[in-house]
Amino acid sequence: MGMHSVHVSIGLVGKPNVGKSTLFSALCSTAADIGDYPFTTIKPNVGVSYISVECPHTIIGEPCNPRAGMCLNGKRLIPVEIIDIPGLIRGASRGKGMGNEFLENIKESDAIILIYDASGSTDLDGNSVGVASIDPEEEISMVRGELVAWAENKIMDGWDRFSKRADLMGEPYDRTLLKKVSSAGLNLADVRKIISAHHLPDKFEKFSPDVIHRIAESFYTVVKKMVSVGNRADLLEEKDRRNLLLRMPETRLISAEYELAITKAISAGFLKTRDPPYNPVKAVTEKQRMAFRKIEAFFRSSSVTRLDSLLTSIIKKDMDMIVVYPVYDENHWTDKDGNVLPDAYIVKKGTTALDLAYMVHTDLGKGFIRAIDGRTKRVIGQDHVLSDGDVIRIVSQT
Ligand SMILES: Nc1nc2c(ncn2[C@@H]2O[C@H](COP(=O)(O)OP(=O)(O)O)[C@@H](O)[C@H]2O)c(=O)[nH]1
Ligand SMILES: [Mg+2]
Repeated sequence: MGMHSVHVSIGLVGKPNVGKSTLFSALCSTAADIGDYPFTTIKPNVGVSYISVECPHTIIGEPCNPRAGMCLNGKRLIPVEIIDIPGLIRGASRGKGMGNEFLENIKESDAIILIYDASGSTDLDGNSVGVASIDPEEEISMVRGELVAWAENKIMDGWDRFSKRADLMGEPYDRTLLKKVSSAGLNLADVRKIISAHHLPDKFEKFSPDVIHRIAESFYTVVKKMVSVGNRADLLEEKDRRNLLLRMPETRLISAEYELAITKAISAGFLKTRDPPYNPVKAVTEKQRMAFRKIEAFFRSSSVTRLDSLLTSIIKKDMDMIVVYPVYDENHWTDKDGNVLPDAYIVKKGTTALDLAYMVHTDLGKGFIRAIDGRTKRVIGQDHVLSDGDVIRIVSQT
């Protein structure tokens, strides 16, 4: 029954004043830059951004008709939900500030961008201090600590009663554990990942606080990928950015403020594209010219990541996801109404033809007969693992 959600949601977390809302605006206004698309917010703190991939429509030479997102010059822009999760402060997991309320947003996120101040110029409560006053690694561990503590509290809440009863009932281990963690937004597949990542005791009564702590930590490793992104990198010298990347090779450095400045310059008609060079097409003051030059130098630096590639690489590399295109007609790559490549699904690597059928529609999954690879026209079975960019026809009884 019903459509499965194919949305990928990414939550932005970090201490106050680190630039979450600025990043949220910059991410969710990309579509406004490139065409006549409105800034899309679903709720005040939930918006839409896009990842950009090569669209297979260029292979068949017919323009595509995306049902969601858009396609520009052969680049398919696929929507991704962005959640601005406000107000994480020290002690948040113990109910300080907005308390647990905001952390509930994390349930909705498939991955988390832990945004920290790369310049070290705001303390852990968000007050301005001199550049390099705060160690980014300390900041990251504070934020991560709050998130883990929140998950830990969720599991610990009523654990004694739960564990006694669970051991008596003797129901399947994974489903029993799911009952305890579903309030934190986890599903059965997530629970199975946690179980296989740890050597958990055979009885729930034997779970020590340390075991529960390790389960809580794995919320942010095996369940929801958490990646660190350093904002305010514009306040650092190039050599300091390079040093930071040497210390934390996995991190990315950005400037939400500069990204938003480019967005504004485009809407005001000063610039045509997000990519440098930034040669204003309208008269500017000397001050503005200097600002464009500074932003251009920053974005040309190889230590800096732009927002379009940031999201795409988080989804493809960190979250290990691929894009597949279900179609009704494997020759013309259309749906029943003749729309070319109407849907682009972002799915986990390892997704099979049958999994995809269920994602499109439960009936398609239940009635699955076979699938056809739209590129090779070969018949593929239900267990066939899909590849990035696959165009797939599902043949079903219904
Ligand atoms: N220099 C610099 N300032 C930034 C950047 N991003 C945000 N800011 C500033 O930091 C302050 C807090 O930003 P905001 O997005 O409201 O932070 P939030 O509390 O995490 O949502 C604002 O004054 C922003 O203009 C950045 O990339 N570079
Ligand atoms: Mg904010």
